[in-house]
Amino acid sequence: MPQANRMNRDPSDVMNNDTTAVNDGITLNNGTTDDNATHIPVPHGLDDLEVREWLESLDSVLESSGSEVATEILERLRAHATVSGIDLPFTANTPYANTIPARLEPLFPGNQELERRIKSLIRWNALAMVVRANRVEHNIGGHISTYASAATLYEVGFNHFFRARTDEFEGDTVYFQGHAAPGIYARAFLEGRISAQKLENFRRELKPGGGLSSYPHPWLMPDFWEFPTVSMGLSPLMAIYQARFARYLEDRGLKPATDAKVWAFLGDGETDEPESLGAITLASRERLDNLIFVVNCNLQRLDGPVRGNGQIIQELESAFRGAGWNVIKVLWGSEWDPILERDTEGLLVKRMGELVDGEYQKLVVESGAYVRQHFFGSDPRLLQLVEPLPDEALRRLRLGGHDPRKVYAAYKAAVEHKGRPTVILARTIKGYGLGEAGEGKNVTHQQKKLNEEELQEFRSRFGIPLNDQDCIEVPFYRPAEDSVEIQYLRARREALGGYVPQRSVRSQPLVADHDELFNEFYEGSEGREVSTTMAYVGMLRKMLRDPEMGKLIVPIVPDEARTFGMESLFRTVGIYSSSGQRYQPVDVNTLLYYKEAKDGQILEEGITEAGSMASFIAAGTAYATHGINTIPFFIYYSMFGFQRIADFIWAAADSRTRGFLLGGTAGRTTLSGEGLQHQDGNSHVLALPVPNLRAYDPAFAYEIAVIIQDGIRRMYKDGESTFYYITLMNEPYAMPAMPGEVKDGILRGMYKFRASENKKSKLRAQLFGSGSILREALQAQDILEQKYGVAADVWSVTSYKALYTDAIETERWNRLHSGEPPRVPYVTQSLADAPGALVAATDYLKTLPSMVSKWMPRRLAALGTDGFGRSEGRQALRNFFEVDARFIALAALHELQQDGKIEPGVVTKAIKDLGIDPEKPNPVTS
Ligand SMILES: Cc1ncc(C[n+]2csc(CCOP(=O)(O)OP(=O)(O)O)c2C)c(N)n1
Ligand SMILES: [Mg+2]
Repeated sequence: MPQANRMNRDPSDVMNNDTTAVNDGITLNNGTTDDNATHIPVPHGLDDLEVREWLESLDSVLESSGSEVATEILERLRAHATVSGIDLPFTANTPYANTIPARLEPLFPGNQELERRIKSLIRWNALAMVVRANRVEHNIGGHISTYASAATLYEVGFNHFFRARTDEFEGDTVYFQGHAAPGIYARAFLEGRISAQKLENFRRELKPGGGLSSYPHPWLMPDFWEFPTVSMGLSPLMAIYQARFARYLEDRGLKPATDAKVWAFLGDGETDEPESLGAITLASRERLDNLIFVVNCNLQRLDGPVRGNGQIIQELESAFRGAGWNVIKVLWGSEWDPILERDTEGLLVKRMGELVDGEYQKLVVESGAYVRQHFFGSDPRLLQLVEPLPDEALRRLRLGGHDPRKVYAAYKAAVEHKGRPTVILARTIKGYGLGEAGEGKNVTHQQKKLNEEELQEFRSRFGIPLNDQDCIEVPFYRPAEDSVEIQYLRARREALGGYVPQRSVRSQPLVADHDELFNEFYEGSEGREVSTTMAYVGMLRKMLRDPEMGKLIVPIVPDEARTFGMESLFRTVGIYSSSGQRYQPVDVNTLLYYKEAKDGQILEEGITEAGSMASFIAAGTAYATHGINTIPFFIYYSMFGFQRIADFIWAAADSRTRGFLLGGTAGRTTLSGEGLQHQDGNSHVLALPVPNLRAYDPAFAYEIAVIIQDGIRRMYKDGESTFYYITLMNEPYAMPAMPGEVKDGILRGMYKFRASENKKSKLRAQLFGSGSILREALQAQDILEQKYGVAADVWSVTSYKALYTDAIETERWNRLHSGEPPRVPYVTQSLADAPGALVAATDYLKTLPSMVSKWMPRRLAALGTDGFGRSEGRQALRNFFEVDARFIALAALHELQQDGKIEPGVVTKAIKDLGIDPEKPNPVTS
């Protein structure tokens, strides 16, 4: 121990300086760089000897009593310092060093040399794939440098950790960094799973025989990729909820508990996306030790350094540690170990913490002499440490993320860690091995072409058995089937259960038709006023009780269950909580108390539509991931769906997610009072681009029943890769009984709901309504008939998207089969005998009905809610947006006038009689 009198003499000096060293003196807790921190003057009176004594005494405690005792002493010292009035700066950082010291590294279990050769071949083929593709098709793109930096991170995983999905074991789940796809393909090529032809057609998927998608896309390669990852930031968040969903399935008894892991590989630049770190506290709160993040810290993103003036690794460490994660830094390769061992004073670690990332990047591209002068040259004692090493050796001091032994140690520690998720921060070089062609350079992300010399250099660097001439052709190279490399690679995968990634549907389809569940809703509410939301909740309640599918239902809600009248489900099926309910709920004495339970069924996600969507994706793809047909019903405030998390919905579509999205409180004028932010007139338009999404805007309970029943059949019996968006409203009204055989029309997008009884009138109109606006059309029908003698039929348009999809498909078929009798779009067929004016009113943008008007027999007047919402009641809103019964009637009269069927004076009078202000503000622009 240091002498007591020294400590008494000036403890604050010692502690301050010591803490600064541990903090590495550069990254503050908020991740910013303090310029002064790098130059903290040595406090007066502190000499090196004193520091050395403290360090030595810690070493001796470590040696004699182990790290737990050493930690305890440091904790007490810190507490003592605090009560002694020393203001210790907060930091969640550890020094800029490997978390696992060399002496605690496990033995590397593989054949390192063989693994290196395999990895080199994969590097070559990944590069060849991109270079060849761009030779054939200029600017087809692709990325070399991301995989070049991540190769070791993946290969250690493939050879030692990633377990495949088998009949006996569910397997690990891996999210691959999107831009590293060439490396994953190149490995599959060596494994014999992807042909050279396919490799040749990387990024040219439309070539005969098919190609390979640019990035991971299950939609395009459904037997290979499981998860889309290339929209940055989505995969870390999806991985967290994936890991949590695995626990949910276990806690509910839907699958056995296993030690399967979820691995997510991400870029350091990617962590700037708010979604990347947005849910990390959920992972620690839920103690997801089945989750491992690997951040490829090559310190670069697309344009340049991630944190040129700071340290991204320290910043991430502090964020993850602060959030309660187990953080493992893999910064330095084995070559550094003997140097670090010689550094008894901690000068080297201190120096390592001093450089900003921009400086580190420069060291990568510079010579050994430069490294000596600019890195070690800051202190003669550091220079002394590396004196025996020639310049070339200094250049070859590898980073941790390129050293399989270090990476293996980190992965092993991660899979064995209990109680917390782990993040591995691995330092690498972007474009590793590309040399002059881009290693560590700012342009490396975009590098797709190498000249002859660069190719030869890369070939030599990684020992690819190709001569100078062959090499410049950049051929794919696969050693013979019986070569040691292929044998080894196959054996490793066999030991880990098979190949990864691999996607297959492994669930059993549902068997029953479930008519009995839905029949009740065909009857109507017998005059009782209910909203479509209430009707839906009633359906959900019944489905939850169904013997076959009840347990498979996953209700998901982001803190809106009460809004949607779902609170009765709290009690009946419980809210999922991995720790059960450790408190007595405040409302325990009420019937509908807030019941949390370990086997609770509802995923009450709190206020995170993104997180809820990630749960939706996990549950909706469990048929492939886990072989379990879970059926997610995710209900949310409709404005916060497509508008807010459309990219997750796109990822769900790509992932072949099945399930039901329910946009609650939908419709710009149907949601009263909430105003501009909440009133949704957009979502049905934003749902249009998602190809495999069926979007419905139903008005009545029986329509919802028909749609959900059909959805369950399609997705869970017939295995269709489709999913649903259904808008629900909170406007109460009597639900009518289903008027005859209209199921087919409901599903295809429209059906006649109420025909006019007036068969004699020459003035005719067809009114199209959807959702609660359908009731306005029904009122308009009465106005037209009673006041103006116009006989109008009313149609419920349940899905403009379905009408549109059918029409463009039919039109296309006709164009391609011009010699054959033309087919007729469903909307045209439906309106074959529908005379008179055509008027559509929707609670969404006018473009929705307008987009199908060209397949209607005549001109269409479209009313909709373009513009910003207002805080008001429904009636005033429908007047403001001009979608109420009066405006529908007016539109019909105006159409008839245009057709010369009625006099203009009738319309002018109607405007007055209906109380419409012709000079009212335009809702679109006001
Ligand atoms: C949401 C989103 N924004 C932008 C991009 C375009 N993009 C692709 S790669 C890249 C840089 C990636 O940097 P990093 O995450 O550090 O990965 P690295 O390639 O360095 O491993 C960018 C900006 C994207 N794919 N997704
Ligand atoms: Mg990067």
